[in-house]
Amino acid sequence: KPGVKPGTAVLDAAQAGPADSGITVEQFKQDYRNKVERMYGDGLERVSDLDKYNALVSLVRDYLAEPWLNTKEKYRRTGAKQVYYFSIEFLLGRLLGSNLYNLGLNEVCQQALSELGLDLRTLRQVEEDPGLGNGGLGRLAACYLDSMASLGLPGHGMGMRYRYGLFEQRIVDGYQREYADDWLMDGFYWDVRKPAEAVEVRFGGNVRIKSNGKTQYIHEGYETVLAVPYDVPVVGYRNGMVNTLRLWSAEARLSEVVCAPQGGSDCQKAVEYSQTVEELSNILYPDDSTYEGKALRLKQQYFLVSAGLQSIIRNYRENNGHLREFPHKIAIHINDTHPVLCIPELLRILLDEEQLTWEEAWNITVQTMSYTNHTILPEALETWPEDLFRTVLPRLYLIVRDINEYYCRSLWEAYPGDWDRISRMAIISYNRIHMAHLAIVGCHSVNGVAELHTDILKNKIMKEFCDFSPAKFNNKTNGVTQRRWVSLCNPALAQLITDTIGPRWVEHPQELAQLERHSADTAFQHHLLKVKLQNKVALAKYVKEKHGITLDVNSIFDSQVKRIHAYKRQTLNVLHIMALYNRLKENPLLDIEPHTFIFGGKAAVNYHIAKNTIKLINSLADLVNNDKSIRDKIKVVFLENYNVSLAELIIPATDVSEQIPTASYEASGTGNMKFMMNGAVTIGTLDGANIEIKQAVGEDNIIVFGLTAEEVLAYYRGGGYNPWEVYQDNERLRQVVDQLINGFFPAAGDLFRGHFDSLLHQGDHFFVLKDFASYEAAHQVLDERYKDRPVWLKMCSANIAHSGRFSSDRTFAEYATDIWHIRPDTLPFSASEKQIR
Ligand code: B1H
Repeated sequence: KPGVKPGTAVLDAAQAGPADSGITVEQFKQDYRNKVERMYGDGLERVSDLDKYNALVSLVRDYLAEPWLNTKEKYRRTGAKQVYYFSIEFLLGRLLGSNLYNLGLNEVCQQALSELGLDLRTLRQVEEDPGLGNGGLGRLAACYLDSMASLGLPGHGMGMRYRYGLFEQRIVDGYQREYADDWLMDGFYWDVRKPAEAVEVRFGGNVRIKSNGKTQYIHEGYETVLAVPYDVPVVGYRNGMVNTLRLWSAEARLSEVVCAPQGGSDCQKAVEYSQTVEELSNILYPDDSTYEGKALRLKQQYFLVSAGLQSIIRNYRENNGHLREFPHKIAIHINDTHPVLCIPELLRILLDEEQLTWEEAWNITVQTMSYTNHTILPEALETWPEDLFRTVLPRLYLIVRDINEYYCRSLWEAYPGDWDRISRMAIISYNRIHMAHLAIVGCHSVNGVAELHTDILKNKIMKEFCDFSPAKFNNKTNGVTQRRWVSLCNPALAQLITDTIGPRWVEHPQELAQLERHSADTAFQHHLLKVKLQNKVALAKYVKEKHGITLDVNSIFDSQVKRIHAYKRQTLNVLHIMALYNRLKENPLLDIEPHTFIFGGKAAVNYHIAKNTIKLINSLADLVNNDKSIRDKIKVVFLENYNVSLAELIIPATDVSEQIPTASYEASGTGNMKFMMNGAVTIGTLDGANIEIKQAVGEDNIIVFGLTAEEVLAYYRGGGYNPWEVYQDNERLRQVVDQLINGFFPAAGDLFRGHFDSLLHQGDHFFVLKDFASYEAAHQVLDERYKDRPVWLKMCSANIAHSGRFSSDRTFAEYATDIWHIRPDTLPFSASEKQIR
């Protein structure tokens, strides 16, 4: 049913922590009634749930106004170094719950609403997910905002306020259909529009070079787009601190377009013009793995960068900052290459507007900028055609050319005569501009997102750059916020943890390690089991309402939820389920643990094979779920429209976390961390952060299988492997591969021939067949462990206990000290209490 939205968990009183907001239940009730009346001119009893929700948001906004103002004031007074995290995506998820929680208002609000006959949970559910991101990269940015504010770090986000977020996925006859995500339709009351702080961004035109003593670059004939900021408060965890996420929206200044006296065609043109301008911030590119060289995307990137930098510099100037001091007062972080135009844009401002010399401007820029790489997928590495770049951004083009020139000269000095190397490392080569090269050259720090990923960057993808400037390269393993991903989404577990080791873990996640002592404790295990069951019941209820499928809450909930991509190998999971099903059909008395296989995730709109994988999963679900002969031993469900809110429902209910990419492909993964924190056991390949999860929990508490990254890379060097051999040797595997095309899926016809061919005829690039046997064996180990419940629960506890290191608090403390050079003792907000490291 399209109308059914994932609900939210309730925090119970003790878990809500100290009500340190100073607001009483009585006061809250009164404020809330007043708010509803003032907003709607009507009584609480007569307004809709949406109105009630909006009024509640507006009230919470009022409450956080003072700490927001105080935070800004404090930053101005202390002159603390400010960090700006530029990202083309921020996948925030719903904000009401997290803001109430971080403000320490949750308990009061819940009580007040309940005395008014309302349910906070219902109102939280009204909120649309702001889906301003595709997946891991955007969600990571959102976790980092929470950690920066909670650590007391002056760190802000710079992003895009897309009119439409990531498409809404509906499943029709097993296929993905995409619908516009009209998230702003009912209003978004968290942000504040700041028209007075709008800036102009210029596109196109040409550059005239004027030379009278000093060369001047005059940009003429350009088009102007107005960038209007909307500020979203980012509330720190009970520390009185509110940072800012600034989202930019493109607008046309229509008042400056003259209409013909009789209206008519000129006015028509004006409207058309406004539409083309607003197109800039209309949509988020719905792909997180392939780069598309569209002019609109380049324009979006420049729009964000130029607007963001102009506002930073304006603010810096207003506070009497001197440009020499800029890198000591401002750090700019670039989330993947999408905002890498920050480098030439800052140079442009410093050179053309502030009249600095190249050397001064360059030094300031490099010291200010740092960059994170999130992928080594070649198809995701951005390069722009020189012509397009020059047409859209003529002044920046000249600057990039100069950077390239200086850089190639320094390469020449280091490697005289080595033209090949210089052309491989150049920023501009073969008429394309290589954005990752620009990032490496223009930043003082380049980091990968997990140890293996950073090793691959240093030793393979960016080896020559690393040889040239080794000091720049470093690793910062990703993390996730335990406040959203445990406290908020799994309040029952949070309560159990707090009852067991006290509440400090919410701010000091390393303290979760104390749970280790309790992991074999029967009472603790009993509670843990109860919590998991309760979460499974909640998910089962949702699945029943939304999809009409009944789940067995005593079965193993095994989840793979993430973007659909060949390298993430949803197909491997499917083939394994098919094999299990075949075994059950052959032997209906087979003694296996009942399993519920849960899938969720969106496929990029033009990624046909990934979209077919969704159809494949749904076809399997149809077959298995309707086959009475297997007596409900397995169920398969594909949950529609996977997003942050759905993740919050699935993750706490999961027993087994599927993290099964072809080794070397998943830069880090962050879902793996969220599942672990919620006590799921990982079945995974040695890839991305899985490797570090294994180090943290020990090999008894994770099930690993498959080729290692080294093995995968060695196969590629040798030209691949022969899938036919594997296919011939393994009868069960042969059966399932054949079933893709032999009528096993009755209505499928040739639908899955693409999958079949890629596995057998196109060399099985992602080693699905190669890893199959070891994956199947790993599943058998899992089932064995699950049968012995105390052993299983010990594994679950160990996962929670060792998840502290995967908190984004840890990650960001590392960014702060190593990359942004912010000393904890210089923070304006009681860093001593927060203990940044
Ligand atoms: C990740 C992306 C990404 N890596 C291109 N790269 C995009 C690439 O819109 N685009 O063009 C958007 C996103 N996303 C993910 O980042 C990695 O695959 C994960 O392994 C990692 O955990 C996550 C956060 O670092």
